[in-house]
Amino acid sequence: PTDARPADDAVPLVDISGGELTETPIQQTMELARVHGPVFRRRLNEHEHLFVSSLDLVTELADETRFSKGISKTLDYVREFAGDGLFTAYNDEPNWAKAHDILMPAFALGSMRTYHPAMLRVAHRVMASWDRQAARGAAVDVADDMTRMTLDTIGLAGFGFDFDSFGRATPHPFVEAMVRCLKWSMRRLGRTPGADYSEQDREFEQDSAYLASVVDEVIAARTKSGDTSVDDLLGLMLGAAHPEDGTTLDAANIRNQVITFLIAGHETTSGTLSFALYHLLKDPTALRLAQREADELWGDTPDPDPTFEDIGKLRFTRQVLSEALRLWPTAAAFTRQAREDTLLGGRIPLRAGELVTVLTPMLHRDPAWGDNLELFDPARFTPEAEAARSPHAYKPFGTGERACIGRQFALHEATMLLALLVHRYRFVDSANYQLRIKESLTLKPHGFALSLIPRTPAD
Ligand code: MNH
Repeated sequence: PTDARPADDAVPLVDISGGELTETPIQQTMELARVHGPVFRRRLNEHEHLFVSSLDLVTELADETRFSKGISKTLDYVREFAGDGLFTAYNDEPNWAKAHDILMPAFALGSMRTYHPAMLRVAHRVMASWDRQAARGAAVDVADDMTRMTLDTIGLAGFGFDFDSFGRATPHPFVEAMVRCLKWSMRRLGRTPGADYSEQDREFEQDSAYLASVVDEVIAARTKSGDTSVDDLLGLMLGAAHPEDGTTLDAANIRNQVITFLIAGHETTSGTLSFALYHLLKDPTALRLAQREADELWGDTPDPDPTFEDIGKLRFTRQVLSEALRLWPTAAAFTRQAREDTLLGGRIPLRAGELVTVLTPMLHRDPAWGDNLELFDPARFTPEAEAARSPHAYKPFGTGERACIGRQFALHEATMLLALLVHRYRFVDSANYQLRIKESLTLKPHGFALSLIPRTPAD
C-alpha cells in the first residue's frame, strides 16, 4: 500500500488495540508517555497516531514555516457540530481567514475594557451564590459553579445573552448537551470496529440539534431587538464587513461561530479556575500570597469593585493561573501538520500533511522545567524565570497563527474572579479533597467540593 511507513526505529509503536480508549484518554496517553518516553506512535485499531511532548521536538513543531495546525480525527468529529467555526476550520478553508480577520478586533487588548463590566457582574453572581452556601454551611461544587460563571460571562460579554446559570438549580441544558457532544467526539476514536453505536449517534443528533436551537435563540434575541450598533462578538459576526474585501459571514458560518465561541469561550476557562482553586486550597503559602495581593488593592472593603486597571496589577494571581495551566492545561493537546516531507528531530520521517499531536501536560513536565515537576510552584512564572526559559516549553494556548484567540479574555476574567474569591473567603478542605480529573475533551477536577467561611479583616 502507498501509505506504508518506512521502517522507523526511532519511534516506539504502542499498540493499545486489544484494550480500549478509556473515559480519560488524555490521562491514559500521559501514562503511555511516562512509560514510553516523549515520542511514540499509538495504534488503536485502524488508527495510528504520533504523539510528542519534549521541548526540542515541540520547538520544531512550532516553526510555522515547517508546520501548521492539523485537524486531528477528534477535531474532525467536533466538526460534526462546530463545522467550519474558527476552532475546527481547516487552514485552507476561506472562512477561517475571513472570520479571523473580522473577529480579531473583538480580542484586541483594548476590547477587554469593554468586557470588564459584564465579567464583574457575573463575578458578583458567584459571590452572592457562595455567600448563601457559606451561610448554610454547605460546600460548593467548584467545577459546576465555575462553569456557571464562565458560561454567563461569554454569553453576556460576547452575545448580550443571559444564560442566568446561578438562577438554576442544575446547569443550563446547553452545558449538559455540550458535554455529551464533546464526549461523543472524544470517544469516537475508541469505537470497536463492527460494534453498534446507533443509540449514541441518535443521542448525539438530538444534542447537537439542541445546541443549534440555542444558537438560533441567541441570534434571534439580537435580530429581534433590531440593534445593529452593538460591536460585541455577535455584532461583528452579524454585521461586520471584512476589512479588505468588504464581504460578511454567511448564515451557516455565523451559526458555527456562535456555537464555537459559546463552547470554546467558557469550557476551558472554567477548568482553569477550578484547578487554580484546588491548588490554592492545598497550598496555604500561595493562598496567603494571593490574599495579600488582593488585600493590597482592596483592603478590608467587603465588596470591592475592581477597575480594569486593577486586574493588570494582580501579578501573583496571574502566576497562580499560569502554574495551574502548566500542570493541567485544560485544552490538553493540539495537533500540527507537516507542510512538506520533513525529518522531525533529524530522525523521524514525516510526509507532507502528516499529523503530530503535542501532549501539552507532558511538555509542561519536560526536564526544562527543573526539579519537582508535579509540585505546584507559581514562582516558575516570575518575569525572571520566564525570561530564562524557552517560550516553547509552555503552550496551554497552542501555538502560531491558530493559537487561542481568547487568551486575554480568559485571563482577564479568571484573574479578576480568583482575586475576588481569595479576598472574600477562607477556603476549608472539609472533604479532604483528592484530585480526580474528568475529561470531556477538556479537563476539570471531578467532585471538587469546597467549604467557605467569609473572611474578616483579622483573617
Ligand atoms: Mn481558546 C484555540 C486553549 C479560552 C476561543 N484555545 C485554542 C487552542 C488552545 C486553546 C490550546 C488551540 C487549539 C489547536 O491548536 O487546535 N482557550 C484555551 C484555554 C483557555 C481558552 C486553555 C482558557 C484558559 N478560547 C478561550 C476563550 C475563547 C477561546 C475564552 C473565546 C472567548 N480558542 C478560541 C478559539 C480558538 C481557540 C476561537 C481557535 C482559534 C483559531 O484557530 O483561529
